[in-house]
Amino acid sequence: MQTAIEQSLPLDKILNEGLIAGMEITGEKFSKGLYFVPEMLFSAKAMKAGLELLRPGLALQQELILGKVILGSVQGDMHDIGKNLVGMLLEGAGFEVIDLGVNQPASNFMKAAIDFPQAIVGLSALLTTTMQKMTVVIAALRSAGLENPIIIGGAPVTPAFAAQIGADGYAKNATEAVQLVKSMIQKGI
Ligand code: B1M
Repeated sequence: MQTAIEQSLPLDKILNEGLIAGMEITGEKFSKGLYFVPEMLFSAKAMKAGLELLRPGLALQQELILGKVILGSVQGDMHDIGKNLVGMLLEGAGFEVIDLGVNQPASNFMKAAIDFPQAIVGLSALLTTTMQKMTVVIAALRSAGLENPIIIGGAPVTPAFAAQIGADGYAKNATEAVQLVKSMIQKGI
């Protein structure tokens, strides 16, 4: 990693062809029963350490705050690497990120949405079980009269699911998340 950075390889190449590609292999091996949870944890630790090395380059210091985004992994979900990457790229693009962390109940998203009424709320889920909790968060915010725009993402999430549960936006990956947030801010959503 450090060598790749020192050799000035493009950061997106290091990220996509190095870190993310490596994580895909871990996922495949886990699916085939060749890796178990400890191996996934090792991979996650390595990926997090790698992302920290990339962070200064990804999150180029921006003076301008274009808007705020509240981010969190929904209740029951401990996966945070993708969410963190979304957060880093958003920060790099000039947004302030309020990161609630993992395993966040709807009530915590509500509290943050009340504190930051202009902020976009971003929900992340990596499990087919926990993605159902996104519905709960959206319902909780809307029934409390909170109008923050809500975007969702994570490997099992699809645009159809986003539409079905009433999310205002869906992004497949971190780059798309930045484009989505920018376009929502521009349109005043
Ligand atoms: Co877990 N895990 N895991 N895991 N894990 C998956 C997700 C799995 C697909 C592996 C597999 O079976 N092949 C599978 C889910 C199956 C399913 O439901 N469809 C799985 C499972 C089953 C589990 C456990 C249940 C295992 C067990 O205990 N028996 C358990 C559940 C724990 C829990 O959450 N309650 C579990 C645990 C773990 C670890 C803790 C060991 C570890 C996570 C560590 C951490 O995050 N701190 C882990 C890992 C590392 C993985 C894999 C291998 C990698 C995930 C990752 O970080 N990818 C994963 C397999 C895989 O994805 N190939 C797997 C890299 C990351 C950059 O991509 O997270 O997809 P991703 O994020 C992307 C996009 O999804 C998107 O942008 C990101 C960047 O491009 N995105 C958003 C994400 N959030 C977004 C939000 C947005 C927009 C875009 O807007 C707000």
